Amino acid sequence: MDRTILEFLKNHREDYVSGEAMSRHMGVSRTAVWKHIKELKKRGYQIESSSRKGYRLLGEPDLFTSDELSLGMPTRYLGKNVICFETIGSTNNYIKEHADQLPEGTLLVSEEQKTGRGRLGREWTSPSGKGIWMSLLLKPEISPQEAPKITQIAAAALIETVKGLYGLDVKVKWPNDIVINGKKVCGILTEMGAELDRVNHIVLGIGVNANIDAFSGELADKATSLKIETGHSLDRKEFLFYFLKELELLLDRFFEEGDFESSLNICRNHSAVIGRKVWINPKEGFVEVLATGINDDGELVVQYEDGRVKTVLSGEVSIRAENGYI
Ligand code: BT5
Repeated sequence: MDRTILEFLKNHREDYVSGEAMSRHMGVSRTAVWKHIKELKKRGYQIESSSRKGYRLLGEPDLFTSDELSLGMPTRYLGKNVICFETIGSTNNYIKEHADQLPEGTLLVSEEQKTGRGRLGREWTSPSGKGIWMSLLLKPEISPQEAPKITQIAAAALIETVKGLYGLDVKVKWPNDIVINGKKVCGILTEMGAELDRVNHIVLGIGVNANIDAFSGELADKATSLKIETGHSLDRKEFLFYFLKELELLLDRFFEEGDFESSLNICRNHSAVIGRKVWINPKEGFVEVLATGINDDGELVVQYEDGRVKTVLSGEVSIRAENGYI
């Protein structure tokens, strides 16, 4: 019922809606409508009530709830099944554990993660209410070798979102760091369940530092947030919707038309590493190389000092540039 009232108010944002109209639309008494309005207000919705004109929705809480997210979801399948938690260990772990029972496109968002994960067992800091900590479940018909492409596609969608909404100069530090002014603002963790020649599912985990005010400790000089970069708080829901729409578009191109190039070109055009000296750490320890490009499979191409050229797979390396983090 709260959801129906919310939907009604959202659809009539410009105007007051009378208690009478709502009670007729919903087939309940005006007192019942009033009670639900009170409940919504308690949950943080700003609703103006005027005894003459009725009710008007003025503002919504900055909370991820399944009502809020499912009502405005602008996509065809991504996020159509949405799960929201206030707190969780890791959103990727939850989706992995339930992958068989959940439909393709399921989105899990948590206000906070207690044990958010990066790659190679690293930690991902996920304070409550300040970020977008999410995982998406994909069940594509691709081979396991192609799974790293999903990271590049997600990176491209994140770039388009940050540029499209805030006009910021955003780059991707191959393969999975989205950076602004040399600091990391989003991270991507793609994990899969697969057999030798077939992917069963892919869990696409994404962390976006949205409204974090400041970072301390080891993150102080290598992390940033969209709030820090734009100078104002942002609407997390707006970000999420824009991103999911971009991502769905790029995934459709890849899965349906075999077009990976569109995403790749976005990553190439916004690369923080192409043309720069970077350190990679294959088995022999850190070596300095020149990043010369990203090939059509999404692998980084590097050139050693002696002229040898090699492609690098995402699992093998971490990259450090000449001046610190990037
Ligand atoms: C990543 O790993 O960048 C992948 C991060 C993915 C996080 C999402 S949140 C939702 C989903 N559920 C999860 O459990 N994870 C995913 P990596 O490239 O390994 O970078 C990790 C490193 O980034 C850490 O070692 C820190 O140095 C740094 N870091 C940790 N938290 C950060 C933050 N909030 N912002 C920027 N940098 C951070």
